Amino acid sequence: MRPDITLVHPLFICKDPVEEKLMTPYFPLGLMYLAAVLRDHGYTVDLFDCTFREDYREFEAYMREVRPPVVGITSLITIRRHALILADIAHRYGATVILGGPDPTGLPDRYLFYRSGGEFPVDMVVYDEGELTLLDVMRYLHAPGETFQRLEDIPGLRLRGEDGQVHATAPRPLIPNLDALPFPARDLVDMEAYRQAWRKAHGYWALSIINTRGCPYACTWCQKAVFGRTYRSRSAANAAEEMKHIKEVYAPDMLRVVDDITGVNRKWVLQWRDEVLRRDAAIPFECLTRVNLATEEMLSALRDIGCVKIYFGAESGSQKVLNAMKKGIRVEHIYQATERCKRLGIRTYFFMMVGYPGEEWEDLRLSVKLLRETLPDEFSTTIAYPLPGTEFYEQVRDRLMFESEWQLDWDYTAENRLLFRRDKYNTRFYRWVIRWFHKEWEDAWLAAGKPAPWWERVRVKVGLWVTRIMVRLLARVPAAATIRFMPAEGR
Ligand code: B12
Ligand code: SF4
Repeated sequence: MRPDITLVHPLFICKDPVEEKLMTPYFPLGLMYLAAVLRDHGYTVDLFDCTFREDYREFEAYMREVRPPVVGITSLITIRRHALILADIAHRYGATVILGGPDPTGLPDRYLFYRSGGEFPVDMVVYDEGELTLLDVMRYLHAPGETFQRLEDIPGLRLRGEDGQVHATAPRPLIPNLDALPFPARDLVDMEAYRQAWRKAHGYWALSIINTRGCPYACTWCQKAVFGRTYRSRSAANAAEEMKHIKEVYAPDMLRVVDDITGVNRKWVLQWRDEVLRRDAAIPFECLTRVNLATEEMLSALRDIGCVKIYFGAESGSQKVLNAMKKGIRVEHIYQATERCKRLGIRTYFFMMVGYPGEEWEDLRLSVKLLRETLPDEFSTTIAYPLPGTEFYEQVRDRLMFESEWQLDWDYTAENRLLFRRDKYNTRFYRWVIRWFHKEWEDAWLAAGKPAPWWERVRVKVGLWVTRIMVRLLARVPAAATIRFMPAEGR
């Protein structure tokens, strides 16, 4: 049957070496929320998920056969290229093409003014939170003039003006009561494919859930295009009810709570714990929080309902760098939070960052000190990347180095490279810094008594000395000499 709308997830794992290696696919909750709301209002929704597909041609075959009148595509900075190619295909088969998500919200012009074969494939961008705006667009497309006379009357849109400018319609207020939303339409997703991919790669499988929207903090590099600097939560009962539903219907081995920050409201966490326990809904889960919020009481509550791992944005061991990032935490908080998690048996994962403006050699050494002394169970390190719309982006705007204007140089996920010119240090240096961090951390674990055979100890020691020498050598190479970037035209 021809659906009223097809929603598209344009992430092809096979086209993204990082995703392929990680193999931790999560279907985007945003599209599932949109589908659930549309279905509640009587629209038929189909889903085209590229996650396990190989090529755009499969979408072309789908469009040829199914011919949905409306196609809604989600997008991130990393998948913009795919989103635009799919938009072009949908447009060629006569669909009204709607884009939404963090990247179209952040940079609507990249979508609205993308041209292919002399045409503009994208008809409109849904800005910010999408549920109610998309519903209004569907109402308009089905019965123009009934609820809205013109697209321009629908709040929350970005349209292509004939003057070559992006035209914004009235702002749409955020949904005040998140409990009013239905649970995400997970039934539309081919869960078996996800289950198999996870199990094959990791021996278990995981699903995602979101309890709150937004974050009140203001880290300079964080893009808050969709929910802004606001914070809304569902009721603890509603969140626990969804957990129970997931446990009964999908029974995943693990849940990932994808809230920006769990525990902005600590009282809420305690209520959530009570509601989950009352329903016997606990599932092992992981979540993200901030070190300054991680009190003993909150961590215990999380552990009581299955929290096995917490991700912390530790970022740096240097207070100077944390302050420059407006991170709003102290280095001592990182020590305290890790220590508490260890006591409670919760694994810790740090997000570290290098290359932030103002960071010097001494600050990198402080990050090494932090990793060696706190010993998180896992960590990853990113070279600071300026996302459009952030304070950090504005700070380095005149020093950006793009090879291709078309996707701000992101060829695939988490491609760790320096995107702006610094007085000192280049991408190669930072890539070695990341290896150095790892070796220091491995060495510190061994020094703390982690059991390992002698050859493993030798491997770590050799690696440690090699990386120490390399970073010292590369720290002396002039910034522009190692990696060549072509600045994009007009920048
Ligand atoms: C969970 C998460 C992940 C998870 C899972 C992603 C997934 N598939 O679910 C993982 C860990 C894999 C991940 C990875 C990455 N992520 Co991430 N992630 C998130 C996070 C925390 C939550 C996403 C979510 O579920 N939101 C909840 C839903 C309800 O909101 P939503 O998706 O925005 O959808 C709403 C609207 O945007 C809109 N909408 C969305 N799509 C569409 C489509 C249409 C047609 C319409 C009308 C509306 C619409 O309506 C929805 C409902 O209101 C967000 C931050 C955030 N708070 O959103 C970052 C975020 C999306 N991630 C981000 C980034 C940068 C990444 C990585 C690049 C990180 C990295 N360095 O590797 C990778 C990229 C992955 C990839 N290959 O593309 C950025 C994106 C920035 C950008 N401009 O693109 C965000 C915004 C974080 C940030 N503040 O910087 N991520
Ligand atoms: S990085 Fe985390 S804590 Fe900082 S503003 Fe973004 S979501 Fe909030």
